[in-house]
Amino acid sequence: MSQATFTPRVFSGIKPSGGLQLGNYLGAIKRWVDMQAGDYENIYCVVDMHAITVWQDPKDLANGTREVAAGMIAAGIDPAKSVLFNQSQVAAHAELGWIFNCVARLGWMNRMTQFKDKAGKNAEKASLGLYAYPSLMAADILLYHATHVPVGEDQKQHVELTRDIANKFNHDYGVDFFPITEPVIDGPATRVMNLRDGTKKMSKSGDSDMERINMTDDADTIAKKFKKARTDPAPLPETVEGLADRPEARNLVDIYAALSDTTPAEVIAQYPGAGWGTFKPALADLAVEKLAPISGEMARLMADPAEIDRTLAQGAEKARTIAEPILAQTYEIVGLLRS
Ligand code: AQP
Repeated sequence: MSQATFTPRVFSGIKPSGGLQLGNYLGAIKRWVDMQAGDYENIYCVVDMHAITVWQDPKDLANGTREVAAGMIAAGIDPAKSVLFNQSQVAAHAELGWIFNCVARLGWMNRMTQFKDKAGKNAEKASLGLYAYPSLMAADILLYHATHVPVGEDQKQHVELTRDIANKFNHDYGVDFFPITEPVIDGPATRVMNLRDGTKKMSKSGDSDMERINMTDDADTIAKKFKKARTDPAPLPETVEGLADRPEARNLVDIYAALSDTTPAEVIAQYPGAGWGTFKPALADLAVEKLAPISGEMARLMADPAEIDRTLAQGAEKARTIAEPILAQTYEIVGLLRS
């Protein structure tokens, strides 16, 4: 089998399952903006078909999709440089997803920890879509022959499954057609934790609004949430090693480092031994300084939904020109008749 070479291409996405939270920004969007400046083709997607794996009110979904797109643009994703669209406008995602449902093995799917976390004790009542979600995610990525996927730590297992699916497809059909995609998980904020419980990740759909920073929160709300963030009583340590076994303190330092484009060690060097009464207000000021321009721009973009829709339609058109030939070749490899 000859070794195919693939154009360096980045794909990543966000579900419109609620308003964007700080983890989505630091773990994903902010890093996409950096990758957009590199030597890659960039494809970023609002993955609305993933959102409906749990109930979404139809009255809110379209606007939630626009809001996530507005957040991406406001944070620096430029639709002229990157392909930006929503998943359901490119039918090839669902079509390749079905083929991958027939490649992925039940044993692999049964190991997916995100399904276990999200379905919880009520797995019998979870949708089949929630279970098959990682196989559709593999289709999202491989439909573009993406070589790199920048994601937060929580998505690592799904990117590994994508590699397993690509390998099995290539092996079963005796081709070297799908790339073995690399996850890109780097920086100090690959797993931003819940502000009320440092052992859980920050999520859009977590129970309490106090456990997350929303991208649309105003300055007072951000200050209040950081002030009330749970920590142990000890002050910050003198060196970064002192953060070991202090998940809440570590989280706040990591957030500061990611927002200021520094490292946790540099943050500790700036605030050695500082008490929370000093550090939390400094963190809140920094967050407001970085997030307020983004939320202001989001609000401006959201005032013209028709323009967002146009941008997403143009992005979908560009996405289809890459996706459709890859899907057509996949059908041919699989032997599906197109008459
Ligand atoms: N807490 C986080 N820290 C770092 N990165 C994170 N991401 C999400 N939460 C964190 C990254 O954001 C991207 C988009 O995620 P998603 O919307 O597809 O789904 P998710 O990971 O399930 O995000 P949420 O906010 O937790 O959504 P809900 O509550 O609806 O399930 C991914 O790259 C993810 O790693």
